[in-house]
This record gives sequence, structure tokens and C-alpha cells, in this order.
Amino acid sequence: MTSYKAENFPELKNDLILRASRGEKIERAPVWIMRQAGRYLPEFQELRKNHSFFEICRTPELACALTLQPIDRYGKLLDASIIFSDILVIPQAMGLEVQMVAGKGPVFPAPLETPECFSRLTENVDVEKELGYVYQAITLTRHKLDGRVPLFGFIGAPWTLMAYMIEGGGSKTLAKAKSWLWKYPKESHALLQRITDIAVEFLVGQVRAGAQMLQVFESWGGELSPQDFKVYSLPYIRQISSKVKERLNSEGLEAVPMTIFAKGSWYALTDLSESNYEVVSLDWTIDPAFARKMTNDKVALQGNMDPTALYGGFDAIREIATKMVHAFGKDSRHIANLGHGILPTVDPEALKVYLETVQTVSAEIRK
Ligand code: 1CP
Repeated sequence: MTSYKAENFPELKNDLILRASRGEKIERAPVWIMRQAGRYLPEFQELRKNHSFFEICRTPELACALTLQPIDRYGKLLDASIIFSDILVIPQAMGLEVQMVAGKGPVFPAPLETPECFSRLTENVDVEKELGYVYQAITLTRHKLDGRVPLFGFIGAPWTLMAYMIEGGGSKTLAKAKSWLWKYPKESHALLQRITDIAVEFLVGQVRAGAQMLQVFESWGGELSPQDFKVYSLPYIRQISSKVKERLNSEGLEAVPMTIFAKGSWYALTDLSESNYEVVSLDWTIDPAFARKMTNDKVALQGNMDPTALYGGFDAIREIATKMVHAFGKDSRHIANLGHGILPTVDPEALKVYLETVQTVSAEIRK
């Protein structure tokens, strides 16, 4: 095992994303990509040949190597890194088995069917013991990054994780998970609360280990109606940010900027901007001007080019990326990204064109 400690980290040389999150005036938009370490990179495929997905997550040296791949490849074109892991490590820590099936994605062989299945969940999860491997990966990576860019830690938001735990994998309708909300509202809240408590502990641990920013992925937010989002998603998203901030403060740890990405939940932008997150991440269906208005200029915005635009050829990418940068305008509180994760069959050179365009155009319009 590594002997790296969560102290004496190398000095940060590029803090653009931290400054953008705090609303400071900066010379260009920082840019990073959700799922930037992943299947579209040949170097990822190469390493993945010899190791299973969760073996990589659980081996700090391998998770670190994958986190660094896009940073090494794209150099100064990326302004942040994100620790290689998955949102489903929390359900695993709670006692559910998760397999990563080639061509299919994550599969739970025994998902939760009714609240009686709670008996299969671990009562008091020891987060350090179950997920300490993520902390070790973060500490190691923070050292190996050598201050090139800040490192994100992350979690899946409670509703999204609950949905996976009941559906047992990806789903088009979330019919099983949503039927819990109508059939078992009390038990649904109990499950969401259990996940929230672990999420808070896990995020604080990630910061203690060296994470410099945090992102919460509510990937299935948009499957909820605006009313149900207020009941089953928002309260837990808010608890997470407030409790993480309180805990960091009481442990004497420095506050880190927090980002919320609730995919599909355009209707909740005002609520999300009043939820103790510094950054609200937008999917590609949201017009940046609409988002600025809905968030009353209270937060930095992240996003939001359609990930499939990376299939359009270099000229189209330049054109669409340029339009996106202009749509966010000169306001310093923009962190460029895609509107969701990069797709596995994208040409890595196409991503390079996107990153270059964003950096050049955003610097030009701020002159
Ligand atoms: O580079 C990075 O972004 C870091 C690593 C990372 C992150 C942040 C991975 C690696 N997964 C995630 C988050 C994640 N995982 C989300 C939230 C973001 C999003 O909405 O895309 C979700 C929903 C998952 C669940 C998951 N894990 C899926 C989606 C399945 C579905 O229901 O559509 C898949 C395919 C995975 C596997 C996975 N996670 C990460 C990678 C590189 C892979 C592919 C694994 C492989 O087959 O090699």
C-alpha cells in the first residue's frame, strides 16, 4: 500500500475553477469534462483489459492512474480532475452487490424489492472501513497531480442511488423505484435518509483525504415531477451541503466549493441556487440565459454543450462550443463542461477541439 499521507500536498498551480466557483473575476472559463477518465480513451481501454471495473476503484494506484490519464493527455487544456470511482460504491458499502457488466453497465443481482429487504442492508455503515480505498486513492492522486489542477471528489445524490438500488441497474422509466414513492413513502424517506447520512460522512472523508471540490450527481432528478423533486430530492441535496459544510467547519477543515448536477431538473434551478452549493451544473437542454435568471445570479453555472455534438466533426464542434461560450457570456462564474458525461465512442481528438475552443473563445470575449 501507499505511504502517502493527506498532508504536505504540492502547491496548486491552477486554481481557475476554485476562483470561478467563488465568483472571482478570472481571465477565461475553466473547463473539465464529466466522465473525462473513461472508455473513450484508448489508454483507459488498455488498463481496463487486465482489471475489472471495481478492482480498479478499490486499488488506489489504478484509480490514480486512470484519474491522471486525461490530465496527462490534454495537459493545460483541462482545469480539473475527478477521482476515478463510481456513484454506486455507496450502495455497495450499504451491503448490496453491484456488478459491472460489459455492454450493459451496472447490475445489482439482488436489488431492493420491498421495504422488507432493508434487512439485507448494513445497519451502521463504517464508511472509513468500507470506502477508505476511495480516500487513499484521493490522497495518492492529490500528490501525483503535483498541483497541476484541483481534484474533485463526488457522490451520487440519494434519490439517484435509491433508484439504482431498487431498479437494479439502468432503466427507461424508473417504474419500480418510483412506485416505492407512492406505495411506501415513509420507507422511501427512511432509505433516502440512510443514504444521506453516509453521503455526508463520505464527502467529509473525501475532503479530509485531499478533495478540493465536491460534486453531487442527481443523474435521475429529471425523472421526478417538480412537486416530487421538492419532496424526494431537494431536501436531501440540501442536507448534504449544509451538513458537509458544518462538519468541515467543526473539524477545522477548509471549506471546499460544492457543485450540484441535477440532470433534467430545469424547473428546480431557483431552489438549487438556494441550496448552499456554489455551482449549479446544467444539462444541454437548458438555455444559459434562462439559468442565470432562474438562479438570480447567486451561483456559478457549469456546462453545458450537448455531449453528442462531439460527433459533429471539428468544424461543428468549434461552432457549437463558440455559441455556448457566448451564451454564458463574460460573467466569470462559468465553468465549461458538457451537459452530461462524455460518451464512450467519442474521438479523443474531438474532445481536444472542444477544450481548445472553449479556452480560446472565453479568453477572447473577456478581454
Ligand atoms: O472521469 C470521471 O468522471 C470519474 C469517474 C466516474 C464518475 C464521476 C465514473 C466512472 N462514474 C461516475 C459517476 C456515475 N456513475 C454516474 C453519475 C454521472 C452520470 O450521470 O453520468 C452514474 C449515473 C453512474 C452509474 C454508472 N456507472 C453507469 C451508468 C449506467 C446507466 O444507468 O446509464 C455506468 C455505465 C457506470 C460504469 C462506469 N463508471 C465510470 C466508468 C469509466 C464506467 C464504465 C465502466 C467500464 O465498463 O469500463
